[in-house]
Amino acid sequence: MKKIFLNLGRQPITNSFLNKIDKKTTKKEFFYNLSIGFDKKNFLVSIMNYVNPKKMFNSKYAHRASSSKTMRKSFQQIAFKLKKRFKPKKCLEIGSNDGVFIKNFNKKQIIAIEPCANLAKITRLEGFTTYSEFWSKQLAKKIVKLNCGIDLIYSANTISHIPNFKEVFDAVLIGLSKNGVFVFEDPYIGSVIQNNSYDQFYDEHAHLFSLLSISKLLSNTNLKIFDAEITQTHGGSIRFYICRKNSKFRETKSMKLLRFKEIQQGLNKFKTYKNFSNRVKGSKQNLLNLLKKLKKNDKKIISYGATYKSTTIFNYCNIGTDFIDYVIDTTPNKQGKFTPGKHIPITSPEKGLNNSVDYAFLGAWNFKREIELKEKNFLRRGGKFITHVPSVRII
Ligand code: DWN
Repeated sequence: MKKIFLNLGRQPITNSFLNKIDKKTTKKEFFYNLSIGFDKKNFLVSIMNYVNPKKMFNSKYAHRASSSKTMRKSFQQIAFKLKKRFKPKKCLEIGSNDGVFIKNFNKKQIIAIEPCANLAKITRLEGFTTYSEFWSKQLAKKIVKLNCGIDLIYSANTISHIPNFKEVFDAVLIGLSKNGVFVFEDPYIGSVIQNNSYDQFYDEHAHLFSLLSISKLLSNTNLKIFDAEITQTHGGSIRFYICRKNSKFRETKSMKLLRFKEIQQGLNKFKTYKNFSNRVKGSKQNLLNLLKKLKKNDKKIISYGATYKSTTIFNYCNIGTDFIDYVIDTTPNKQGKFTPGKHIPITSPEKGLNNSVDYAFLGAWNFKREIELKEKNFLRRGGKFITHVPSVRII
């Protein structure tokens, strides 16, 4: 039974960047109430009312996983690590986006699953076998018929987007070879609690995982976790290594340690999430107070990175063009559009990060290091970044 611990109010679809702002488009804009609950039975943290996937994952999906050097390098490293550790012959990625992970494999060796047609077209044109469908038992059966068992199934920032775990794990069981491994990674609830990064909650993130919750969810399946690790990507992610219960892999020491740390952090206790919720309310107030103070001193503030995460912040804190003049983003298909819900214009860094800017809110705070290295001139001439993680402050 899920118990609500946080209400982030009326929120739009984070992938719905608007081409123009007029009565017609804003009237059609879809909103829902974003509240988050904790299930004390399986320790799972989930959004309470999941939006129809077809409203979110469509042929205009805006996010490009290869949009940062950090992620391109991260996917190259994990591809190398998985090939070295498991020596898979046949691989498959669930949620291949623009191919940033699969491009590290031989085209004949890997199959891409990507429901967003505009993204599936990219990898298909590059010669990868790409199924533009949602991962399901039916699709797994179709693939196994053509390829026998899959030795490595990988997925990044996708499983947390799928409300129906049973379908995902049953399909993995159909797809995996005898000693095949399923490796998936998603934003880590332990890092969200630690960093107060409440912006990791939005329509696409149906759930945020812990080792404790995924262990509970797998307990009544024929799968088991044999390893788990925390990575720094996306502000803190958890990577699970899963295999068939009768497979050769044994639980690692680091996984046992992580389980102990999660209990220490109280990820199995409702009060941990209630305390987090109180910090989120404080974070909202502190951010608004800071922006009001800067605007009172006639400072120009923009936002850096038209992230899905920052849509949660701007709609929860009611931050629009009264505070943020515009957002800059390197993704061409976001430029010239407006952010969901608060309709802040988006432009390119070349146009937007000019000498008139005093402060830039880090919408893409998860790439802080990459951005600071890239924007040395902005910092040198006195420009400053604002962040809300782990606390609201001018960097
Ligand atoms: O789970 C998801 C994550 C992986 O990606 C998806 N559900 C949706 C999306 O969420 P996000 O938009 O919060 O992800 P990112 O990767 O934090 O988005 C970064 C944005 O910032 C991109 O639009 C690119 C942009 N960017 C930029 O303008 N300049 C990024 C960097 C590093 C830069 O220097």
